[in-house]
Amino acid sequence: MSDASYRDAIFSTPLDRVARFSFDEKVVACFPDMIRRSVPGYGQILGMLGLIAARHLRHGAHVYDLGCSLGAAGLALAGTLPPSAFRYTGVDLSPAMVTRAQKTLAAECPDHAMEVHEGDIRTLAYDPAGMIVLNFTLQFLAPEERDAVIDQLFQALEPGGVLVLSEKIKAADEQENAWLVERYHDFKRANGYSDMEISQKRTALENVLVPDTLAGHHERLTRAGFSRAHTWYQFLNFASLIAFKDADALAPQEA
Ligand code: GEK
Repeated sequence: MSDASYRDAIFSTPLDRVARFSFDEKVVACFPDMIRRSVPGYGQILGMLGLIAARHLRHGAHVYDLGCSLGAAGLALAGTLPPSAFRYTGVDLSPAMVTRAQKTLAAECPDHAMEVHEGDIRTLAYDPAGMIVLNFTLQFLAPEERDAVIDQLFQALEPGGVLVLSEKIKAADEQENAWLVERYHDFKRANGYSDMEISQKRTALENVLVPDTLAGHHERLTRAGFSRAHTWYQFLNFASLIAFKDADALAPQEA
């Protein structure tokens, strides 16, 4: 049995002071289980990435997966597209994630061009790309840092390129938000998390994961220059957007 199948029990015992959440060795070991049981729609979103790429990616283009964790988006793309269709670069801040992603991708898709690097998406020198995947990563940056990253991604995208942005969101209306959060906790309970695990994880993520509203995301994408963005997926307080860079926008090197 591979260690990818470890069950997430990080918050299953009472901790006197719950530490801030971090992507360390402990989280990496149970990450596939944790994200599947904690993010509504995670598998469906991954499943759609290949179909979105098949429609929107220029053949042979470069794809970034930012905050790639264990490279799940890369695996999803390689599962749908042939090796000649794209070149993949995964980037993650966590060395433990990067090491595991490199091993997994080398073993699972040896014929595809897949690279994973340790890096900070706030300071990366971006190469041009036809598609950029930000799957539940922007939410971990401080709110005031998010505009600059989305601006950079717009610049890095080739004309005709797409950004897929998946995020935990909050509803602007307080009552609606409370309802979504309560049902989200029901979802986690139904997936085997105890009340204590739910409440301790919530404390650990306070000030680490600060969600924006859907309107906030759309406004940021418009400010960065994207001509169009659609919310193509929502399940409770989790959503995925696709943003399009006009085919006649200036190429990255001319911008
Ligand atoms: C998936 N996309 O499985 N630069 C690079 N990586 C970062 C940064 C940063 N500044 N901040 C956080 N990360 C994945 C899931 S998980 C989402 C993404 C979750 C990384 C962090 O190390 C972690 O691996 C990832 O972003 C967020 O489709 O755990 O809810």
